[in-house]
Amino acid sequence: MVLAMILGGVACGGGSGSDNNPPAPNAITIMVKSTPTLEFKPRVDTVAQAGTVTWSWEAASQDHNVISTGSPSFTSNGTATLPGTQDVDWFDAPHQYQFSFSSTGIYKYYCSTHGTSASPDNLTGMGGFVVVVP
Ligand SMILES: [Cu+2]
Repeated sequence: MVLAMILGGVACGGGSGSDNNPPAPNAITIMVKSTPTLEFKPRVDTVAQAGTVTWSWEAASQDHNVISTGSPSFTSNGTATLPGTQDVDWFDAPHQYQFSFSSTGIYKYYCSTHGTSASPDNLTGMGGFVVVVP
């Protein structure tokens, strides 16, 4: 349902006449939240092409990460999968991760400790969308 809303919004942004939509911001911040619920907030956000997306970990007791479901691949995981050192991949606050999308599109991501790659679409667990527009 969310995806349909996104696609509808993107489609409505075109049109043949003048475009009254304000330009998408060149930088956005998505909160990585533990309270009151485990979630990315906002779950859906829009940024201009080549703009900067910052995921910002909110202080809490839960560790989280950011992992893409498709291409381009992006992840907050640093030194991935060192045996016995999972904590290097999952971060508690304070922590920030940034990524810039060079192409327009809709990009999905999730937290592997509190969601799955299906979370963005299923609205269950920690998942979200970044919509990149011209
Ligand atoms: Cu999480």
